[in-house]
Amino acid sequence: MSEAITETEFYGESLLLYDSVLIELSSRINIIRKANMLRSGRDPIENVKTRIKSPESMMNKLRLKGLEPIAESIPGNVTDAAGMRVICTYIDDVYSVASILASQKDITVLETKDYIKNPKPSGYRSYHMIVELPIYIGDACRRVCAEIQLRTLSMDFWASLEHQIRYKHDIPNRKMIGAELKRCADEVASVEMNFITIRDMINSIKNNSTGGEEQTAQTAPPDKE
Ligand code: 0O2
Repeated sequence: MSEAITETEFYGESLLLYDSVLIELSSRINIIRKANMLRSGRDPIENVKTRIKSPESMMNKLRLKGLEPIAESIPGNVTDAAGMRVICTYIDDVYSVASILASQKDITVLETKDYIKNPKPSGYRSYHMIVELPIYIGDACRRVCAEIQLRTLSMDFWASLEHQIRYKHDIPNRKMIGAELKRCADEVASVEMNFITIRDMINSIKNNSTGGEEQTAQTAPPDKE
């Protein structure tokens, strides 16, 4: 059996670019979280994961596209060598974080796929963005692509579960499990809308009992002393 190729062996010097774009995006996400905490006392993000696509998975993808399975084939052809998953608290947090990132002048959004508004037939829900941003290595500047997947905790839980059966070949009752997963996806989508309604009801009760002070604290930055 041949030994698996390492990230460094496969990606070579471009690994630094993919690592760096994830560091840069992580830093922007951190600033969004801190700014939101200051303004509203609430963090819209539960957690963030980053990954470099495994060499094996990248080579398969390049072959499927009819390209030579080498790192040099990636630019202009594959945009998810660097990937970030942002897990948000509520569905509206997904859209607000996506829109803040998209509003940053040096970030170009090359593509978006809204699988929340238009779920995949499997039931998969998530908001995908392909972005491109400048990365400085010393005095050289390169624009590097990354895929950002934004979703809620329950969408993430669902996707992890579904991912387990997707790549297992020896699963009996695959059709039945797929149908059950689809049913769960629909139920989760409806429960998530209920969460937002309940959150808004709680906020409006809080605002009424504080004479609107909480509203000010939640929507506006704190006044300067
Ligand atoms: P990995 O290991 O997560 O990187 P493209 O990548 O654009 O060539 P596609 O399918 O048009 O291909 O892209 P899309 O729809 O934006 O999906 C890309 C990624 O979303 C996938 O990456 C998965 O991470 C996730 N995804 C998409 N559909 C599903 C789904 O039905 N179930 C689950 N669990 N995840 C999904 P990769 O490259 O497949 O793998």
